Amino acid sequence: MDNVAFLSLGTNIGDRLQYLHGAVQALWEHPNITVEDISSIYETEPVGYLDQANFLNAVLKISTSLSPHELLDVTQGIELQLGRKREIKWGPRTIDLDILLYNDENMETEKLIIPHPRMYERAFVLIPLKELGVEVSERTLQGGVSLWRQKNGGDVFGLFESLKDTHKKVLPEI
Ligand code: X6L
Ligand code: MG
Ligand code: MG
Repeated sequence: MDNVAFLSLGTNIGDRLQYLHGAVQALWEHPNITVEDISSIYETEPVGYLDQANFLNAVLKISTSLSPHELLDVTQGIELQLGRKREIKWGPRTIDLDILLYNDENMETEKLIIPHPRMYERAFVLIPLKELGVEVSERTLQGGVSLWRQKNGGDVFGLFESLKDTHKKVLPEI
């Protein structure tokens, strides 16, 4: 697991926490991926296409023996498995998994650009990325992002496990 990558997660349909949980769990269970850290979960106003529900966004740090393109195959597989449909451009989605950074590599192919294009303008990516210790410029940060569930300690699953019994009751209907 020699390579370090940062992935962003975004969801704004249905049981958003469950989709985040499903994505983290699928990555966790992959033999060639170790989930190293997860940011807090942020509730964020939609960007790009405005007429849709607020998102939950978070960022993961992983280590992996997969190449960037192999990792992309995995993230796209997880999106499909969690019911991602591509209908409206920039529109609502059950789960979006983007590769933000892969080591300190710069690459551009037909399928994949790393670092993720325009990630440096998106507060919903930059704030959780900064929480995981990645240095980012704050010049361009805009509003619309509020802490939704604070990370509670070092455990990757702390965000989810601590509310296994209760989250169905406390989660708002979307
Ligand atoms: C002008 C033109 C200004 C386009 C911004 C920004 C388009 C971001 C797409 C843009 C523009 C995106 C999420 C989201 C999307 C998300 C929140 C995108 C792709 N994904 N809003 N909008 N969270 N809050 O994960 O990032 S669509
Ligand atoms: Mg995205
Ligand atoms: Mg995407």
